[in-house]
Amino acid sequence: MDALELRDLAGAVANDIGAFLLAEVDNHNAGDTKSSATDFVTAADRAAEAKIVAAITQSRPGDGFVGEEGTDTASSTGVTWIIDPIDGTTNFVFSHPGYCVSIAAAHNGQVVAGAVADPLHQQLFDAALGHGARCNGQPIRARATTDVGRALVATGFSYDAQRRQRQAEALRVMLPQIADIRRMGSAALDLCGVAIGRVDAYYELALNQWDLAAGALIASEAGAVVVANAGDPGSNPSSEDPLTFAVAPGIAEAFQALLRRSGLTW
Ligand code: 2AM
Ligand code: CA
Repeated sequence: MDALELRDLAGAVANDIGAFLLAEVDNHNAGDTKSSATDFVTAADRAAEAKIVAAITQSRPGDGFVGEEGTDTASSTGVTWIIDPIDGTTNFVFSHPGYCVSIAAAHNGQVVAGAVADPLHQQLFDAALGHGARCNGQPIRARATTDVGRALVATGFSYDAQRRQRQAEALRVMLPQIADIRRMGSAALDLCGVAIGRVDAYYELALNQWDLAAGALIASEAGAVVVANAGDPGSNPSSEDPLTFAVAPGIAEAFQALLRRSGLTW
């Protein structure tokens, strides 16, 4: 298993599928009715996932897959790919910036490589465990801030109304304590945003493993402090909603204290 090879394969496939999404979104009229918009995104999601699986299988037969669109195949090599063909689905439907392809590779259960392609901005984020994080091939680092009071913090809101209520209450505590909030709509890109210093921190409840697998590795390889609970709810004893966050190292303790005061973590 060579993590750099897995990273480069993830990146090449993510870039290809990103180009496919960009062509699809340009063909789509954002003024469509809701049901046709849903059909459009479902068709694009499924087609993208199938293309990702086919491309990776051609290079590495026997690897396993877990995908948002339902792909779930066992691995005979120890490597399993965790894929989100479109993260930031709502943005994609509205032709709003902030959608991407996220592809990660896990070896015996540990994520060792990942890539996130943002085709609209022509940015490819990638990382391999122990080899750092990059954007378009250049090394990236989380911000060197030490003042949580001046932090720009990204978050996201669930599709579930009850959870959104809890998220709004947490925000009421958080908002006066930081510089500002950003809600971009793609967990994968938010994690890459921490990695490249576009925001100081990001947190969200109840993500799925394909939303965060690649982005969490990219953020941690960029020096951020990352807690990626999704897919492992049992590790958070006090909450049914697992919390994910990534934060610049100089404000990690203060930010965790703020999450605690906001009722989001143990
Ligand atoms: P998606 O765009 O693939 O649906 C938005 O806050 C971010 O959280 C997106 O990355 C979105 O993924 C993800 N997300 C939020 N709620 C989700 C849910 N209930 N199921 C799946 N993904 C969710
Ligand atoms: Ca997603």
